[in-house]
Amino acid sequence: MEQTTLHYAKLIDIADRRGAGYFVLIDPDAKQVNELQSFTRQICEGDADAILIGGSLLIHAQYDEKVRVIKEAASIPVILFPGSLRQLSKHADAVLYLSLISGRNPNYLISDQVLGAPLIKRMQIEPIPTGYMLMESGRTTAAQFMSNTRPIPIDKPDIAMAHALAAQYLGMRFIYLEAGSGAEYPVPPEMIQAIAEFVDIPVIVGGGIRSPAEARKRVNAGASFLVTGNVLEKSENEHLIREFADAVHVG
Ligand code: 1GP
Repeated sequence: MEQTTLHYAKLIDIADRRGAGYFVLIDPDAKQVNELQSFTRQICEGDADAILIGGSLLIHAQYDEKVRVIKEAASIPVILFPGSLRQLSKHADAVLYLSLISGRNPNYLISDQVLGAPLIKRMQIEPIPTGYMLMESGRTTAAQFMSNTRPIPIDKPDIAMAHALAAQYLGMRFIYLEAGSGAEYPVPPEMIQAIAEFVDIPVIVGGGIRSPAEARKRVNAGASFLVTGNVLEKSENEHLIREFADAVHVG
């Protein structure tokens, strides 16, 4: 039986039609169950293209319930972005099947993938193979600390390009350039451009993006998908999701 690629195809179509796609990341630890229905509706009404769910830690319980509530309220794809094996849920549409290719920690390169594969099959959620690359971004980020890996130096585009190409040759569908949640500096446009021009697979960019203008610059540099998380949790501006979506949808 062939593995379904329905949501992957949907995302590619979005990037083609809209110039780029806008993903809102929900950290399950940052929201209570009773806040999720209205937040999810706000994201959908703000014209985001998909919801990512994930975080480096999972301190509070009710993960599965939170994914269920988000999925029920969402009119756009709900995609897991798991920081660990505990962040899998049958309620989601798909999962970014990440391999932390910038690091040399076998747990995040292949061990967790082996443990997760049968669970994903049983849950019938679509895996989207993604080369996950931590990029240097100032202070140590939660993802760097928790994965016990070093990020790619930001002044070494050649190293980043070679990693991204390796991901493509290994058959991965996306590259995720990750500055880290709440990063001091987001991935610079020059780095995105170097990678996006070098590989044929779409590039997702996230971490430390705080304004629609910063998002737009990264789309113009070649990002196919933009992710924001933190900034929406902190902002009082109820139009911010829409402003990000408009900045990202350059098509
Ligand atoms: C983190 O790329 C995401 O994995 C989003 O980061 O929370 O800094 O927007 P922010």
